[in-house]
Amino acid sequence: MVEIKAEPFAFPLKRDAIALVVIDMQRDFAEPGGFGASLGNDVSRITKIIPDVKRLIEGFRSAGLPVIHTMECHRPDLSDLPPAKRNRGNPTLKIGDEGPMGRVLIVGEPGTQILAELAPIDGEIVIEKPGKGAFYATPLGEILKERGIEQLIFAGVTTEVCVQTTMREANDRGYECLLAEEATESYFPEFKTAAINMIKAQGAIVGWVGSIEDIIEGIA
Ligand code: TIU
Repeated sequence: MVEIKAEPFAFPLKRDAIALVVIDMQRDFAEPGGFGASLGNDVSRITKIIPDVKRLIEGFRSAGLPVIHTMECHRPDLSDLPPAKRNRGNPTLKIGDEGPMGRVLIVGEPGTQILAELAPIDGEIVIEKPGKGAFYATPLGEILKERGIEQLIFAGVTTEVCVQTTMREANDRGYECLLAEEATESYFPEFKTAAINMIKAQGAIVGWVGSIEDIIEGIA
């Protein structure tokens, strides 16, 4: 059996049952004028990981393994946006408001799109999700079951919000989850560190953490 070097211990790879999940690498989280910036965040932290995320995606494509992309977004009529989510925090632009990249986090708007460098290619699955976790109110669980997927490698943003929420959802559903450390980022460096430490604590209680190089070498 191939193992991927990881923390807190080696990840036991099932090469025919693994997929990459790239969480929310959208313009709204990475570009000035988007949702992330409207919350007062420095979005340049997110753009810095684009080459790393691209390297990981290309490693999966070269290995002929599935790549799944997620997008945090809502219907134009906001029927899938609970008031508790819309009104939370104090963003200068709320979800659904008209901004410089169209309506914030609304399906089909320019700012909601995945960054051009990381755009899905034909045949890759794109999950539109109204929550922070990618299993809530989406067909992700059924899609993974149909394809016999048992292990998930995670990348994307932000580490402690949508990535960690989705990893925890996946862990509860029985998936073995490995987070690619350089391919995830937070607006808050200390939150990334804390999330990574939480995930791998207590004998991989929520999952493993590994490097892009070791993951690509393992799946090659
Ligand atoms: N604000 C923040 O850190 N994250 C989000 O709102 N969404 C995701 O993490 N994708």
